[in-house]
Amino acid sequence: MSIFSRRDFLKSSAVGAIGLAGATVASRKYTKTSGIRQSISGEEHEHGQMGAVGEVDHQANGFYPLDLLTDWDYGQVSKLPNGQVMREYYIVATDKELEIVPGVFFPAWTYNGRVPGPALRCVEGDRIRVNFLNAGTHPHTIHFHGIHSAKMDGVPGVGDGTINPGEHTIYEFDAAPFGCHLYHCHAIPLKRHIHKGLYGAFIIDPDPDKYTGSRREVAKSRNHSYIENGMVNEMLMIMNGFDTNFDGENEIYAVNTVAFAYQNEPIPISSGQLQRVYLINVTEFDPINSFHLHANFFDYYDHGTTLEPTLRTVDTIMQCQAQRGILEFNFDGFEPGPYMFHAHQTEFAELGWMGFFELQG
Ligand SMILES: [Cu+2]
Repeated sequence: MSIFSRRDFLKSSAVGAIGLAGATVASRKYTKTSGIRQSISGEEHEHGQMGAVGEVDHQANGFYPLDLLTDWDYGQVSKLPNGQVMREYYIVATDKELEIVPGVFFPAWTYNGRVPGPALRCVEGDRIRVNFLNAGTHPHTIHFHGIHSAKMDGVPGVGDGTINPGEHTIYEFDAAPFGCHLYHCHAIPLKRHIHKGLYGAFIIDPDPDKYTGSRREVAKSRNHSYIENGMVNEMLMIMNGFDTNFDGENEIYAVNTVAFAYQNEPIPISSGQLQRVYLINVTEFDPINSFHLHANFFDYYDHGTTLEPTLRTVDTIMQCQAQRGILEFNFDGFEPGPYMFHAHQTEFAELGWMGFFELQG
């Protein structure tokens, strides 16, 4: 039995069709949807257009890439007798096939039928209760990045350990520290369980009452219950990859699962508004991933656990697996138009991790 290499895959897949589509067109103009400025004459170059032919059926997937940027899950909110805010979440693991690039279907394992799973959002000090039911066909867990007891850690052999199909458990802890975190399955083999799609964002907003001066103002801007936060354009981007032929290498890369999603539908942004990206890397099989912004620079808060940037004025940030952080930038005074962002591992970009911000006039 021959195993397809990544190059064979490219030749035979929808992504491979890009090159073919490019070669059949003698000249090509710049368009918003195609995204790339192309050298014009097909006589000298027959370079393909970046992107994929066709459209993903987002409705069948059950989620729309533009919606995934902002669909925070604040949980069912109540107050405990001691005044502490309680947020209760319900997460069900299920098997589900997802279309990750037109015509390419991936047999995913999901939290709540989507990849990434629900974007859990809370405030530092909140009580978090996650009701987890495994309705999938393999044992799973939820392991949260954050501070909690060993028995709430969601790893095999500790606490309730691995949750078998049909079983359920509850993970409960106080949210800390504030930052841009994640959760993922920790069943063995770990890389397969994560790579199949069992991961999501876990965002803990800072509590402004704990800080003073300028740090308090920053905390307000980061806390979803404050009006200052409503003035910021916040976006969640989870960098992921898909090994579609199970050879231990990714064939498709994306932010938020669907390859080229934000190239096909650029993200509308406005000048005069702070742009904030919660960026998380869950890519398996490649040691690092990265985010590169064109024509502009950003400040970066590694892990989101500080109120001052940990890096200033950079246009590229790399993250190892499970590393994450917050990017902030604005396009004040820029000409309207499409501004590109992508992994600066250019191979990843060409295999799907490519997008545009559309700066409105
Ligand atoms: Cu699992």
